[in-house]
Amino acid sequence: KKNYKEVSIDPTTQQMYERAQEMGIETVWERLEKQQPQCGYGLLGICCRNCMMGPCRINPFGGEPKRGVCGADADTIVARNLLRMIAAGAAAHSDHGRHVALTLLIAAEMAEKFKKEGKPVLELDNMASNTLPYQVRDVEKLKAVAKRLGIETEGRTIREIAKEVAEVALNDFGKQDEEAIAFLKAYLNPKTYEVFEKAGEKAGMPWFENGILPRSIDREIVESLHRTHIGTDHDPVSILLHGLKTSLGDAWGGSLIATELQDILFGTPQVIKAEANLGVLKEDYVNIVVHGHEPVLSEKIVEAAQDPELIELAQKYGAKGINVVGMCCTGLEVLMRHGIPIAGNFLQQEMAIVTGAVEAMVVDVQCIMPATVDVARCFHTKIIDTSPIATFPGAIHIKFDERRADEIAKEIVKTAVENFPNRSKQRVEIPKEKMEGYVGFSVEAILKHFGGTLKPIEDAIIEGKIKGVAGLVGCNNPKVKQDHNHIKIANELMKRDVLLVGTGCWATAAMKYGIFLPEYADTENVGPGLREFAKEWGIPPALNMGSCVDCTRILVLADMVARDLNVPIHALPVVGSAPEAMTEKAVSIGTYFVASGITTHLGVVPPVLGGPKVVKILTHDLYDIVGAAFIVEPDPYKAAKKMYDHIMKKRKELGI
Ligand code: NFS
Repeated sequence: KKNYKEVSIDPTTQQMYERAQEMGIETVWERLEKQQPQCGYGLLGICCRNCMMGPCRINPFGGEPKRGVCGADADTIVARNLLRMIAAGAAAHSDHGRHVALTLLIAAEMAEKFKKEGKPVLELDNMASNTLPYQVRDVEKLKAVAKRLGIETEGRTIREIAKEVAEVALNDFGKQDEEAIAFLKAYLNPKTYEVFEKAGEKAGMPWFENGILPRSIDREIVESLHRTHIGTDHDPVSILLHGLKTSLGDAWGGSLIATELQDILFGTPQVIKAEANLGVLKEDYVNIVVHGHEPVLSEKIVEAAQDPELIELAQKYGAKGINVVGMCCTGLEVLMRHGIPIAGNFLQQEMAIVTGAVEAMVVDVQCIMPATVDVARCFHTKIIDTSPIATFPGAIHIKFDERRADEIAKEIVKTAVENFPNRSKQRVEIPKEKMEGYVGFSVEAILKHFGGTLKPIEDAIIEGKIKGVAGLVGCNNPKVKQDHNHIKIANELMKRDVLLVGTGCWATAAMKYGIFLPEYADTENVGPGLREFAKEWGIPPALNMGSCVDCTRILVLADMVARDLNVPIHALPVVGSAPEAMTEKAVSIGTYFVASGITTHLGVVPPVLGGPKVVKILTHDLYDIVGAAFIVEPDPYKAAKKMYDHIMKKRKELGI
């Protein structure tokens, strides 16, 4: 049995973990314990299961076997395994992006169809009609994205523009020519573009003709699987170069499409105050937790929960109303756009159920533990899976269909409401802790705040008031005490006057500890320069930029600064970090940060240490190829120091 203090620094997690132990409920920490000792070959990345001559493993101590049955050595195996992780991460983000693009297309096509059927034309041409399951909520953003892509906007209806934007996005997934994807060309500054273009040559592999410019989002993912098939690519350099290319298809393709088109459909986030942590669950309300990643679903659940009939039904059952809260990235999506409270990050999904106060956890895709179903069995909680690609044995399946979004969302909310009478009141224990914070710092919101330009930030960096910017992202991992590294690294960087921008489960962690409050600038965890800057502009010392696909907002911001200073992104005093990384998506993000020129720290060692050449490429050689590389450092204090040193090096190179 673990002491509750070992698992998390979050008092709500500690409380619920103890409760779970008392009730004999197994959680992620017990399951991790039961896996000990974890397979050493796996941890080092030197086992290969890519063909049926295997599985093969390499002796990490230099003895035999030095090669797999086919002859692959440790570096080939490690590089191949890593490429498959990147491909899976890029696939998850990008399939999400595709789904959003298809939703926009479906909505535009439905508007066309309804118009032909004689329904009110203006509303449909503007895609504002609520006969459509999804509308265009941000016309300005639609036009801005269209303009970037070179799509004509003059004299055209919103519907026509939206349709073409969706089509250009979808074309980026499956096109077969050799050119870079349209979204990358539309968003990336020329100097960084050139770095991508020349990466093959620089790595001594001129047959990478367009370097690491992704040709199509899906193609690079498929090619990753092809290259790593037995008997195909064996050179760690080319395998990893393709890894960079695949991750760039995620960054400047799949994820970017997800973010931009979600803003078009649901509105671009603006600064708003909200609350975080398990204390946002309400004892006398029907509690619905939306968990997963795609706002295509969670937006509709939020809407349906405001339906007067459903609220009345909840009241009939003795509840005061319906309380929707978020978990993980889909939680961040509705937090950013509507200020819906977020109940927690990755390691709190089981904890939320242990409160006994959750009527339904509505899930879609990614980062949802199958164990939620087992924990839910100990309570009245219903796990409702909604995605046709993610079915949970033991859950209720109410599969989502964009065309009938409103109807299905209402059915889901009704299922939750009807479960309220099954709640056992004496088994409810909701932790009190919750924290307020400002969220919604999209690039657009940041620009608005600073008067339409990034100049105030750039000037503060040049003056040295702010030393640089760090993008903090990524998961929780039960191998790390929950939120411990997130907060330590954040504080250590802010103390050194580094402005933070962040996403994903890092952002939820930061919010829970008050870092997104302007008052946080007064604490001893923030250096004098950053404090002064934050106060001058009335911002917190760290900005919440959204979910993990919104890491592209960080890239777009970096791109704008690079343009302003007329340098490639890798010249900027900017670093990235995933202090508690866990998913394959985090591996893809880390890789695309590095490929885009942002040196990135990983706080959890990825399974690469068995391949010395691979380690050298990732932490060293990539500086010569893309101008950035990985820093791997589990100790948060040392990590922050290394990141800061990198920022100072970049300042020196820039002559500031
Ligand atoms: Ni990002 Fe979101 Fe959290 Fe990690 Fe999972 S929720 S996409 S992968 S665990 S940050």
